[in-house]
Amino acid sequence: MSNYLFDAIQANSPGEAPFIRTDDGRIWTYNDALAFSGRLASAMEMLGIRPGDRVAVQAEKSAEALMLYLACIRSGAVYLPLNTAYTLTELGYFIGDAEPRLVVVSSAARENVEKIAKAHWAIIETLEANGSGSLLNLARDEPSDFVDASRSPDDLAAILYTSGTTGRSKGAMLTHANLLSNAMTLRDYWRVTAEDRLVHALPLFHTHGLFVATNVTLLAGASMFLLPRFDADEVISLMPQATMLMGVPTFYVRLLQSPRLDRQWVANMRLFISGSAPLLAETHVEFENRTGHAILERYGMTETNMNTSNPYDGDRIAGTVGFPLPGVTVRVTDPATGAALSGEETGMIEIKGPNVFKGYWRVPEKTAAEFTDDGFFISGDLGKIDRRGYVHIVGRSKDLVISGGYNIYPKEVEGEIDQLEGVAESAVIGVPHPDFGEGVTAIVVRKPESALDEKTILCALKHRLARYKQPKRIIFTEDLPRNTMGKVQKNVLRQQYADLYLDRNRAS
Ligand code: MLC
Ligand code: AMP
Repeated sequence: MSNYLFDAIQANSPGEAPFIRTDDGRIWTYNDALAFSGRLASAMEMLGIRPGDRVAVQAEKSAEALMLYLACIRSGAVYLPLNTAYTLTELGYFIGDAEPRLVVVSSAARENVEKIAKAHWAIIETLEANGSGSLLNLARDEPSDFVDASRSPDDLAAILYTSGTTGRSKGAMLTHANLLSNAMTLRDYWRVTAEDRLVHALPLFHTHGLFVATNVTLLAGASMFLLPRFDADEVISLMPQATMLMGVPTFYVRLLQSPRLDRQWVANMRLFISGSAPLLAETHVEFENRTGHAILERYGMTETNMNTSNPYDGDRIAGTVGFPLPGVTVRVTDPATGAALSGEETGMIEIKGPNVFKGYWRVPEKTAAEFTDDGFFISGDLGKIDRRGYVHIVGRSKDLVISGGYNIYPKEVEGEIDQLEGVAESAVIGVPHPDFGEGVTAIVVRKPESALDEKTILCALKHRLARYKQPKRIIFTEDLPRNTMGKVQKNVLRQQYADLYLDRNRAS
């Protein structure tokens, strides 16, 4: 029997070499990870989890949470990680849509989530930030020599939800082959070896922290410092012992605020990687001036894993996301006609390759709409390819805000605001923010006579939307600018409020 992804992980395992060092100094060797994930997989089998079953996990970051991901791969289950910031309302939707067989949450959340889980015939177990919990109690006495479920390249390994520009979130179905091919490519492209030590400060519920950081480390037999969250001081303290960092642009903005960051301090570091949101050229330049390292920027998506990367050797050009990765085809087309563009023309970025997902969970019509007839995925990102072959992302055709590397779909936030009494209509936009890249901002038109204020709206959104989706500011206006078709002109609003956070920052 073979398990496509886990067999490769196992084949690259350096046995007694360290895999993880947690912030409290515990060391997990590769063999420890193998035994622990084996026990967890045995416990899941005992609970009746079968290949193809979804396992939804909303857990704080810990080595044990990572073991649960490995256990799912080994047992053939489909791993479904959920942002710890999601509210109960949001969680209810994901559980209803994915119909997991097992739901794993913290014990604090258990009581509330249990009702939802039971309504969908799911079992509920707990996992705490410190690695304890009911699931681990079950696993403790289970055998570690689990027989991995047979999984072929096309079988699902994970479902990651991404919000949609219209309607609700969609689950991106990622196969064993998607994850393995991308991790192997990145390992080789970035020259990651068993000598590398990664500072892992990203969350474990997104492509960046889960697949890019973790799978690449595993397939290189490398090791990582697993931090519960990003803390600039903590990350800087680890640099003399580490060789790599992967982060969103906010990480680099915050690192630069520390006077401790200089060439000498980072002398042991080999590679700094940025992605998930645009890295400002000024951040790239300032970082290189301060440390001597040109940040390597790459471009990816939940649906496609990583698509392009600046080179390891050769110029890492600020403001570009580099070349298509080996095996990945990137083209630029006319968004209106779909015709391929040549030269340096700007258009829709389309992607094809073994990295591209299988489709959206149970919405074949949405999947069909996002692919061209010749099998390219339509990214929703606008860009161009320059004469040297570097891909530039210049904008988005999708109405999306990226704040600190998290995606926020304005439609979802507008939907919540528009339901409030006293609101006539709203438009949610992203405008430049010095820390998060873009700041979620709501422009609201009140109904006549309504005295609704910013605080009341923010309070009402608290239990409806994850914190990072909640607007940083609410601005009231008399009416929204519209074009002749009656469509709200968000570009006009974005221009109008472009200095909103920058001015405030300067003032403070
Ligand atoms: C936290 N907050 C955010 C936020 N993160 N608000 C907007 N955007 C964010 N990204 C909220 C907090 O809840 C808090 O609310 C307030 O803002 C200030 O929080 P903080 O303490 O400054 O934030 P912190 O906890 O330090 O988190 C910031 C961060 C984190 C940048 C470290 O957001 C993060 O780890 N982002 C990484 C996201 C990621 O992994 N993306 C990859 C997606 S995969 P309050 O109530 O205290 O005011 C993908 C594909 C690809 O995109 O290509 O990789
Ligand atoms: P997600 O849906 O969270 O996977 O976010 C994917 C989106 O993040 C992409 O479609 C891009 O819009 C954006 N993105 C990822 N990496 C980069 C990058 N290096 N530069 C600009 N945008 C990026």
